[in-house]
Amino acid sequence: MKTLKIAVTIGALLISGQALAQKAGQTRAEAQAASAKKFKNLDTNGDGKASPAELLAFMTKAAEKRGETMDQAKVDRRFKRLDTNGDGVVTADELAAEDLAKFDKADANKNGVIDADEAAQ
Ligand SMILES: [Ca+2]
Ligand SMILES: [Ca+2]
Repeated sequence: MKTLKIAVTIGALLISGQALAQKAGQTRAEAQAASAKKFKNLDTNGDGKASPAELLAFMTKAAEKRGETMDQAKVDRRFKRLDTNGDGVVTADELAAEDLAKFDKADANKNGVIDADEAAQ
């Protein structure tokens, strides 16, 4: 059940795609590890690439947990943002690039850790 809960949380994070409140005390290395974990949940067939279908399944599942529906247009937009080199698949590196950009944005004083006041932003 714990795994399921984590997967749902990750799904919710993936969907919003916003500069989310980061966890206080989280280091950049931890953010990177969390991103890698998220990618594993996304890449259901384990080929190292997240396809549009995998993203759709992932986002739909997360939406259903919240009693919502997911629309294709939203998934398409999200996929385009993630697939920065435009090759039609999202790699762990592309996902990490976005997640670490979020981290860097939250880490206002650039000390590599999200301080409590930064997490509250
Ligand atoms: Ca895959
Ligand atoms: Ca790509």
